[in-house]
Amino acid sequence: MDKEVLKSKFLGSLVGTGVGDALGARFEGWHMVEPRAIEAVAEGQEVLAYTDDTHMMIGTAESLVRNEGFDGEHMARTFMQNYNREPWRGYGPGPPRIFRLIKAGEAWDKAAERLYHGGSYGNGSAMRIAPVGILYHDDSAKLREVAYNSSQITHSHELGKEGAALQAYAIALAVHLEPSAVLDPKEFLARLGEFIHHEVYKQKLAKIEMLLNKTDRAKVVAELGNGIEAFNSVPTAVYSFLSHSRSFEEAVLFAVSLGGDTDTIGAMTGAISGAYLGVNSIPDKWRTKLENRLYIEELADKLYESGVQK
Ligand code: F2R
Ligand code: MG
Ligand code: MG
Repeated sequence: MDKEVLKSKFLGSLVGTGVGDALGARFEGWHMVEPRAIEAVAEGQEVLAYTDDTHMMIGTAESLVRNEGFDGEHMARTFMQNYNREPWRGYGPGPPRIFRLIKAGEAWDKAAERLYHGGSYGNGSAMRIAPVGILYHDDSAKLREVAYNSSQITHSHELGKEGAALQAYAIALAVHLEPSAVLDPKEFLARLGEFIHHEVYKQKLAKIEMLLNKTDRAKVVAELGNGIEAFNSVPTAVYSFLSHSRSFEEAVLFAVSLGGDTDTIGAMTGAISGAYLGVNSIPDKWRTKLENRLYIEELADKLYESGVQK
């Protein structure tokens, strides 16, 4: 693949996360939203401000860049430092509790096990995973290992880890595809099905295939979900992408329009779509207004450079 195309995909995935997150931020918890309303709200904002999804994606990228790969202790400390600076980003209930446990001396890979029953299966580790998906797009074993280990910091439940790995692998597959080539959704789903281990996700992938030719949003929500759990949001993002694969704008507007965890499903859809179509597919009216865009692009550039050197 042409180097400029590949670089544009790295940028597209990280900026796509931010744009999808910011577009969905105002509607988190809503039942459903008309795409026109999402556009109108974005138009009225001078800056498209992001939430915890992008804030943690930035932390993930910062740590991968700094260590030229995964270092669990460092990534946990980076999340904690970023949270302490900007705790108002709308974090889920789990991560701040985990940060306090680590600060009190708990190990980075043990603290999350103290929460919920067997750890969290929230979508908090999948929403931030784009840097892992792009950096390890060529090595699915390493991608799985880093997705699981980075998830372990805050989301140690197997469904949380598997959700993060599924989202990372969807991004990696999207990076591999030529943006000008027609995408075969069934082939894409088959590849995800070969990669994923857990039955809960396998069943959701089968439902995505069944829904591909339907446009009924209520049916999509009923079958795939739009909630805060990884298994009720990662498959929904994959569906939003696959059902609108030629347009970043349409994919993300559709994802947010489903209601529920709008910022997160928007962020994850934006990350996959941006990784397929590249950064120029993100409409200027949104891209140029994204908060902290230059820094996010700088991190994507650095991940690209470190990936090329591997
Ligand atoms: N926090 C929010 N949104 C709330 C409103 C924010 C508001 N707009 C504001 O500005 O203040 N959004 C963010 O949180 C989600 C990611 O959450 P994360 O990091 O996964 O949190 P957590 O606590 O780990 O899990 C979330 C919930 O899932 C349920 N759950 C998880 N594991 C469970 C288990 N093993 N058993 C039972 N329940 C489990 C719990 O209800 C958790 O609270 C994103 O949407 C992000 O945008
Ligand atoms: Mg959020
Ligand atoms: Mg959310």
